Amino acid sequence: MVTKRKIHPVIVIAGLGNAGKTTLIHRLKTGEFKDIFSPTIGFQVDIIRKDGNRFDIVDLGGQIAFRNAFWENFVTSCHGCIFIFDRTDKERLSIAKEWLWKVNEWLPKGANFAFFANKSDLESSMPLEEVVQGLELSKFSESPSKSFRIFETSNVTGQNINECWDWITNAIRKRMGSKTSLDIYAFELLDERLEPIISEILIENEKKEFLEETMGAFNTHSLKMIDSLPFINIGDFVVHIIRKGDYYAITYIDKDDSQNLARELSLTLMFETLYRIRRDLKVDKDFLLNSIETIEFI
Ligand SMILES: Nc1nc2c(ncn2[C@@H]2O[C@H](COP(=O)(O)OP(=O)(O)OP(=O)(O)O)[C@@H](O)[C@H]2O)c(=O)[nH]1
Ligand SMILES: [Mg+2]
Repeated sequence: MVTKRKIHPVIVIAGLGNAGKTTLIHRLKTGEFKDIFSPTIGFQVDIIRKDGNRFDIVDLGGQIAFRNAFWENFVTSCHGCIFIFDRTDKERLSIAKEWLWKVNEWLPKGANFAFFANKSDLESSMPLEEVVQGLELSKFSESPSKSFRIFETSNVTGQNINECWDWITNAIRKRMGSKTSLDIYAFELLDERLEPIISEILIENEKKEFLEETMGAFNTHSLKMIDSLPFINIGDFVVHIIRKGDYYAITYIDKDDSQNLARELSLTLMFETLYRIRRDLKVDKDFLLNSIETIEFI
């Protein structure tokens, strides 16, 4: 029996097909290079732990169909993103540029963004200046609020791989505080008519009854206040309401937990749920309730 739902920060790996995304994940996990022969179909989720903290890594398929189908969903709810560019790939420079800037636009405010000029071990690599110019990367220095960094990398030699990983994970941890996971006690997802799509209590103790009474109490009036009120204290809980498009996500967490972390991770949970709903459109709600409890990013 699951009693609480733990969620963790998400790092998304984006980049055109064949750039070296899956190879990077293998290298991060094992410290070794392995030639990968098959493109990623759809996406792949993995877990990488560092200093006792867990990061969920999403390896996005780089082919056009996958870019169109779900890149936006993952990027808009992540905490950090690594965009990998194959620096021998002169031909697709302009396509890479188009998608790099889409990703930048979708990234949540404050998310850390690393750019890999990858395959630096190959002689046919373009000089870095050509990559910077071709992808208009200097625009980032004009908006210093973005947390953006360029790395010249190679999955073969390991050049800058650990440096980048340290940079992005430390930056996320610093932003979120020392604690990077959160226990969710209850979660509701409402549609535009405020009808619950999912309403789920994840604890089994004396507080359950209190939650049952409280949940479902959000009406149009309280939902309209969300822009001015980042969270609401109710009893022993803090309630976060987040609106994205037509949906509202309502999460109940412990009042002692970090509120910044709560907002970021509630958004992740919301997208994760929405993603599953879209994917499993034909599946009934009971299945969804089970899946939200039991599917961990593995
Ligand atoms: N020389 C060199 N080859 C690399 C490097 N990184 C990846 N490769 C090779 O590039 C090819 C594609 O790597 P993948 O990791 O499968 O590429 P991907 O970005 O996951 O591609 P999709 O799954 O199609 O989106 C493989 O043959 C890798 O061995 C690198 O740094 N240097
Ligand atoms: Mg891949």
